[in-house]
Amino acid sequence: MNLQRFPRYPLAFGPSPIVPLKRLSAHLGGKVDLYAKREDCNSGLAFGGNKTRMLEYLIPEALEQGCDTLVSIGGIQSNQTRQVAAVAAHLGMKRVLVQENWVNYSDAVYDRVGNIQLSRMMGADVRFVSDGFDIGIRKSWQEAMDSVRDAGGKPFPIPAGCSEHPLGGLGFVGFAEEVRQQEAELGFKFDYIVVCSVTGSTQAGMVVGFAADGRACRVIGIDASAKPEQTHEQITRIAKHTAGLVDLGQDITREDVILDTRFGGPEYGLPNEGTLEAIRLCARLEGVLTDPVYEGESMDGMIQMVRNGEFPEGSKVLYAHLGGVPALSAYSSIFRNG
Ligand code: 5PA
Repeated sequence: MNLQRFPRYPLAFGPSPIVPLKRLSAHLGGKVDLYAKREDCNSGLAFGGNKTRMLEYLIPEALEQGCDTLVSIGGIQSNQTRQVAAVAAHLGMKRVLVQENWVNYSDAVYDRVGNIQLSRMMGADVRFVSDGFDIGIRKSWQEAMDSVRDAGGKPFPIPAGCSEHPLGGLGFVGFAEEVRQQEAELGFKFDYIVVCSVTGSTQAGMVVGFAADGRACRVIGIDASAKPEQTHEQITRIAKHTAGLVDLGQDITREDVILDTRFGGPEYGLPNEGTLEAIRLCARLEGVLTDPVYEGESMDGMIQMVRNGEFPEGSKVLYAHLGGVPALSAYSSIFRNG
């Protein structure tokens, strides 16, 4: 495998820490050891997150092409657009963000607090579009790019979740390499890796990275899109493409992509009771916060799988905490009593 030949612009602190979730593991019976890799605090750029790791591989291309404006897209509480705004500020570039109406939820100040607040504070040109949730390529961000060109700028397009970008899968191939180095230091290997999936590039990169040592099927994606067919197809497509880029030396098939569809309901962005219980349990036992859109759903999936005895006794499970906490204040009414 050859990831090193791709230029990488450092935006994160370095390897993100792996920490044991001791009290949560004990609470769930102590037969499975849970750990978390903390991508949620991987960078000092507006809290970072999984997309910051991906942007490390996209930014060299933007700089090489002489682009002066990063253009990206997501929901109103998109974590990606907040990370793009931070990276652009850090690099002295302009930033245009298309924020769509992805979530059927409104809280008193949903469009003012959390991620969108931070993006505005970082000087992003925030544009609202009424389109609903879709993980594919959107007309609205192409229009945003045209508007940058019309104003004499040079846009660099970063699609939803970085996922349709040809280099979008590389960051999480790097994640797997990093885990292997950390496993060597820890003196053990993880049996399973749990990850939340929506636009797919996070899991796709992991599948490729862990395929290198035969663990592709040990990456358990928890669907949070509530459109799992489309997400499964997209993960597989990105993984196949990424495997070619890094010369993995083996094909990735649909069967290599495990996507558990039990926990993502009722809709993208709307937590169910299990998700809310998992968020509170992890917060109260560990002081580790997760959000109702993404990470609370994968936390719920992992907890329920432990409870159901789906992981063999003695398993070591790595929860990839991908970020998302800045969205919590946009869900203030759900948590008004804790
Ligand atoms: C996101 C994505 P993928 O999109 O790569 O599958 O990652 C899912 C995911 N956890 C998991 C967090 C905290 C995330 O932010 N967020 C998107 C966004 O616009 O923020 C791309 C959807």
